[in-house]
Amino acid sequence: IWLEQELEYAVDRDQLRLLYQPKFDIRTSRIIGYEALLRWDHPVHGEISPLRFIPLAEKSGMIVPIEQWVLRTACAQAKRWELAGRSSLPIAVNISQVHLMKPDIYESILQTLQETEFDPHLLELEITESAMMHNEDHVIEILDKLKEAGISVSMDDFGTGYSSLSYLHSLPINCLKIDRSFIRKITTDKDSKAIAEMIISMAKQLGLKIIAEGVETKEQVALLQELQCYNVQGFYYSRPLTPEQVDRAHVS
Ligand code: G
Ligand code: G
Ligand code: NA
Ligand code: MN
Repeated sequence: IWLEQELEYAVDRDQLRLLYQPKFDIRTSRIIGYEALLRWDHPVHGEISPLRFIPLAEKSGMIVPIEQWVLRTACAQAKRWELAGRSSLPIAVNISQVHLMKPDIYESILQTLQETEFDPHLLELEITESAMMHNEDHVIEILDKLKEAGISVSMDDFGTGYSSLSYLHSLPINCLKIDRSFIRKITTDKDSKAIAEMIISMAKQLGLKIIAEGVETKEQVALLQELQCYNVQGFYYSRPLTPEQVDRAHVS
């Protein structure tokens, strides 16, 4: 209960920050983009995981201003990296179901892009499979508008919800992120491998990009390469980084 109230002040009191986890192409070992991940530095309890406070924030509605802050901060950061002369890489932010259902989400995202002068073609929104399962017609309508504006959408934690093939086909999305629960067991459990394999071939059939999350070992990398899933994210390549760590990693 206390956390919930304190969350209301977290944005204003500057207690939130973002880490940026790189995504890699295993063929080149090059970074192909970043995902912004939220952290809450509580003055007393220390770092609180989003797994703990996002459900609270969704219940209270605070998730909306919080994710607006995330979006603004991530776009502004990516714009700074662009201006600093790095190659322009896409940046992904997570959008919760509550936020997705806000009537003015489209206008709000476009306004943030204008304010930060960030290219919509470099913005990706990650929305979980389960969040996309609510109010399907409405989701399609919003995603259509976002797509028209040049924004990409990835289905996050794919394989943990229950989207039908026909719904998947009708959704204007660009990419499936294979949930880490399958990747974790991909080299030891043949069912997990079979599921990953099926998701990869389905993505190909549907013309969707594919990325594996939670890649932690070189055996997993080798197997994913064999399955022709070349985009990965995970501790094997990099943990989520502070902006300063990203800066240092890239001094050329
Ligand atoms: O980074 P970490 O593994 O602690 O993140 C835990 C969970 O919190 C992940 O599922 C991640 O997607 C989620 N998360 C991180 N940042 C955000 C955010 O800004 N919005 C939402 N909705 N989820 C986030
Ligand atoms: O749900 P989502 O896919 O957004 O979750 C992203 C979260 O997963 C991040 O908070 C990040 O800290 C975590 N994560 C990223 N790579 C790995 C990994 O290789 N292993 C594990 N266990 N967690 C990871
Ligand atoms: Na995500
Ligand atoms: Mn995920």
